[in-house]
Amino acid sequence: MTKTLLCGRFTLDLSRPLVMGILNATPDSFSDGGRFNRLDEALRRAEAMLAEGADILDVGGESTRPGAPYVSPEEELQRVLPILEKLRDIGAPISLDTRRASVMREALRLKAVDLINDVSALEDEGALEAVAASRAAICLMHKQGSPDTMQDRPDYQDVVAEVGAYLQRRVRLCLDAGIVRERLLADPGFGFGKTLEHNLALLGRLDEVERLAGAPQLVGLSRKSMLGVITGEETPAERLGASVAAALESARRGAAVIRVHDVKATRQALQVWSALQKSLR
Ligand code: HH2
Repeated sequence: MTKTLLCGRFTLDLSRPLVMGILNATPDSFSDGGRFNRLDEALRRAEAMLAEGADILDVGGESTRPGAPYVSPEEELQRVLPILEKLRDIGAPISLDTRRASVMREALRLKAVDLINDVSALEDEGALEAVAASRAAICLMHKQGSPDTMQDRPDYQDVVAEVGAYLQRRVRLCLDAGIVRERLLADPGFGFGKTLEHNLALLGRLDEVERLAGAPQLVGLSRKSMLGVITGEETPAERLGASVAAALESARRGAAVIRVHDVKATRQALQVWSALQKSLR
């Protein structure tokens, strides 16, 4: 399997797991109102995450949490474009978390986005073409149902086989559209239409998902509600230990990119794990 990711302006080495730091551009994620304050704060957070060891920054303007309010494409663009412009020359790969073709097109035009992170795996009309026409990498994520109803009653015969087969079909579609395999990441989509048992099966058999998908895996487990179910911790920000444990387990099972809120703690855990791996070789 490929060991590098062609990621817009960057070529990333996948021989060790990369840390993707989450930068939410939703209004409630920054402290106060003024546009310039918000932009400065986004830049400060981005710089802080890079200093803590983030390899990629993931900017998102729409929450996909179950029950999250609707955000129009115009509003999503208003949230993310100024931040992307501000981050353009920060010297690290910038990912844009969006499922809308129109948002992808506008953002890619800025030449500030190196990776499109799509929880809908390019299902929006025109999304495949938008990415194919660019040099950006693409993360194809699996979900069952839509964010507002997906946790109602997730149902699979064999979750690993079904998620793997879906990702394989989406990877094939990209290859057929001329997007080379070195630009592709796949993601089982933890918590997106999955029960705790489904999530655990996918994490435990991540290597199998990767084999079926035919692309390196990006995983997002940070602070997710499945960790709350396991630990009984209701406050997402209090799930640091659980998130780090999940990140380490993902690394052990071959994850290429780990999407997290807490960069410093995750990076430290991965450094210890990598040192041990090296010493065992
Ligand atoms: N999870 C969320 C958003 N984007 N992208 C990928 N590739 N994989 C994921 O698991 C994933 C994702 C969850 O989003 P949200 O609930 O809005 O919260 P946050 O962005 O703070 O993680």
